[in-house]
Amino acid sequence: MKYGYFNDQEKEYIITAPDTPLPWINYLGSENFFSLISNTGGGYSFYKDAKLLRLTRYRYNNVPLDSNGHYYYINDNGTIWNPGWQPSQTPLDFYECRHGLGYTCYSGKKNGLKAQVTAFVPLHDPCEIHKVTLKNEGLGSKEFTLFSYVEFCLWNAMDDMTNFQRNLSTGEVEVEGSVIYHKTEYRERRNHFAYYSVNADIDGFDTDRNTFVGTYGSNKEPDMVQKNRSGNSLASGWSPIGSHRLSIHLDPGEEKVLVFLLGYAENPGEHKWSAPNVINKEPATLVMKKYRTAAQVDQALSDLKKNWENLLSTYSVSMADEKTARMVNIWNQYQCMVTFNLSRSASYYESGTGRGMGFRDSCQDLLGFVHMVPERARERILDIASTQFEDGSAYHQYQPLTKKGNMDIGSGFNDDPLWLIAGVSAYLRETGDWGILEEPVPFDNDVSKSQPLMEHLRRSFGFTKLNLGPHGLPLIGRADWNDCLNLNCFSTEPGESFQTSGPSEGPVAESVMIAGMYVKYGKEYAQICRMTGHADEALEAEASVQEVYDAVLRAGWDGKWFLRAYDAFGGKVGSKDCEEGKIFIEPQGFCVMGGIGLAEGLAEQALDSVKEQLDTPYGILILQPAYSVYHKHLGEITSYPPGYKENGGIFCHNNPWITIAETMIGRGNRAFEVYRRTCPAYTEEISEIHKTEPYVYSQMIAGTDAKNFGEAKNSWLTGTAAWTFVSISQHILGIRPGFHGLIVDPCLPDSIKEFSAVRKFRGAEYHIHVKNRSGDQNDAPGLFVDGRPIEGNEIPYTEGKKEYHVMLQLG
Ligand code: BGC
Ligand code: IFM
Repeated sequence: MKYGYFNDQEKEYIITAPDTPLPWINYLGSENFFSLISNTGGGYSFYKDAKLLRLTRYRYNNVPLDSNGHYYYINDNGTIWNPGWQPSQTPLDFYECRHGLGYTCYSGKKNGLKAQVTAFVPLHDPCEIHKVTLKNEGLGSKEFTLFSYVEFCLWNAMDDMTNFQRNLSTGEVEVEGSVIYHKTEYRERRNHFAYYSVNADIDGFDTDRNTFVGTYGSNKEPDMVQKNRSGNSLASGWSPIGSHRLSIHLDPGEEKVLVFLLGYAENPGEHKWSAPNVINKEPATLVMKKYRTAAQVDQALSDLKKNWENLLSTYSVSMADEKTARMVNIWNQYQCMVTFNLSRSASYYESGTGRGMGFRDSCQDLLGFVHMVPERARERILDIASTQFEDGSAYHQYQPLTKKGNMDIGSGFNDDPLWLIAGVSAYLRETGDWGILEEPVPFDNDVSKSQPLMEHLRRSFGFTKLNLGPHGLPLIGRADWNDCLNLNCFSTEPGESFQTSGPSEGPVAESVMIAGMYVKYGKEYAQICRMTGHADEALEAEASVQEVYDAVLRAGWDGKWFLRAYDAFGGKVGSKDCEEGKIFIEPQGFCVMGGIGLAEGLAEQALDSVKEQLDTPYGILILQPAYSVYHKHLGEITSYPPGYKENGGIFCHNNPWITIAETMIGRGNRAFEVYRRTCPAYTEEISEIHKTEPYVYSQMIAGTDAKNFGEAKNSWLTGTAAWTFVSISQHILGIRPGFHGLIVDPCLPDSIKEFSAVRKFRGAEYHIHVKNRSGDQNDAPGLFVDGRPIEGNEIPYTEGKKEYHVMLQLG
């Protein structure tokens, strides 16, 4: 069952019913100001950091679901309704929500009045614009009242939720004309404020929640909306809000456009405690002037759309399979940009107060967005590398505002260092910007300890090399990619955090997955050494990689698949000898991606085992059989009920590893089958089962052991976005950057007979046409560039050449 449809022309998903199985959200903003917005107008806004600089309040896990946001109430002769249906839930005569790239437009119609809200964050300015269009589509004239509503957060979202003894007395506001200024804590610790304006004279306002909503009232039908008036309240402590009231008259057919603006402003220069509560409104006024008229707003929206066109034009395909094309051209790349911006910090499943930016997460996200914004990838790499320690290990997370490592979680996830090589290698192949390796980058944010980025890579590689266990496999530490495989945390007591309590290191527990990573990224590291004139180091690295490769064959092969790990007591994890958790997906994907077992015929065997043991119609399970009881020595993984999350869910993130691995052994049909099963455009039809947004990937889909098999959770902020984009664009369609030029090396399913692609790469445009071997084979097999055949599959890059015409006939 569907709750909407795709409009590829407009690059939108159009939702036709407000009561979707879960809130279906979108993200506004791409630089510093961000908002989450649901299909019913729910959500919240923040500046740079969802924990430290939150503008508006949101209550997670609320009843009813998703019931705080940036709302408009209409009181039309006593009928109270919202254009986005929530929070009044008054049935609408018409409802539609169009989520587009960086904007959302929802509209509702009731008794002949249509209200449409177009929300977006303009390029380069820290504010959210709402263009509200009201149209009388009835036969008689209309008199009604419009109320706007936001509830301010007192900036630090965590403190806001907990520190009531203080916070109920700190709230301060100011109202001037149609602008409501929120200046809580301005007098002491902050040099910023928020403002909420409308480009018209108002008939009243409220800034105190109790006055507007009523002490025992609710968002559903706030007191003032019911009474059809304003209290003109000035909040003093308690809960500051922003609400404008406008009385509107519309003749039949008449339309009125209003522009609301919710902005963040910083006062330039030193904070002046001597005049404690006087804000400098100048920066806010400038922004309000820029977006005063509907024409200015339309222009800003059109600039935003052009920006997206431009970003997406770096990689675009045309092909008969419209679902794949839609994901490649629009939604998958869009989600990659969102994960780049937010890592795992703020979604409807990540509260924005916990995780900041993840070291491994951000490095992986980079794989999916580096082609669109390489200069921002550069900056991100330098930020991430600055949180690395001198021994090559790294803070697992850092806070986006301060860019400092998060001490609560600390380090000890032994896969982290290798992801830095993955990210930098992708950046180098995309840009050819070898100069980045010479950039001085601090260790642990201490500039006195700066070393060139190349040295950071050396320490990353060296960390694994120096931390091998009894079988010559990498030690796992606190966990590897699988956060919940905590093989050294067995002294954790019930209720303690697996990831921050108990010993994080141990000399015995080893990870076969990290071994696969070491082989894959170690080879890339060796190439980087060679390209930068460190031939001896390259040879040394390759020798070390070979040792780990051999160790995997010796101690990491279980007969039909790769073992997952050795626990702290030397016992096998992910083996036929285990009672549960006999096979895990991660080492099958990563070892084969690293090339382990290709020559020995083991890769095929491992991937066949995945198909036999882990396949489901909704994707590949992370492990089987799921653990039915809790095992202290395995950690958090066994704390989940069977079928959920890391304990036997379909963890979408590592499905594309199997896709890529399948392309490495040339099985295009199977690779595409794995791709298709978790692909949102393909699963749209089962939205009632899947429940999350059908235009983006979710982190997890409940596995066969779960009660709700097929139900997805944790949409949007997942490494799945980057990895699936890599799997389809670089491996199935096969267009990927190499160190020397663009590689065209597809591995297609029979169903894709041919496709064309435009790839912008290092300042040139590649027009590529690929014909599958099962298609019409009038052309000679091979790769032709500008009509001439070339050897191999990497098109040598020629400085200054602007256009390449590439033709590939698979033979
Ligand atoms: C995992 C969760 C786990 C959490 C612990 C995440 O990365 O996906 O399942 O509970 O880490 O912080
Ligand atoms: O690898 C992690 C990631 O860093 C956060 N989400 C879950 C993944 C698997 O545990």
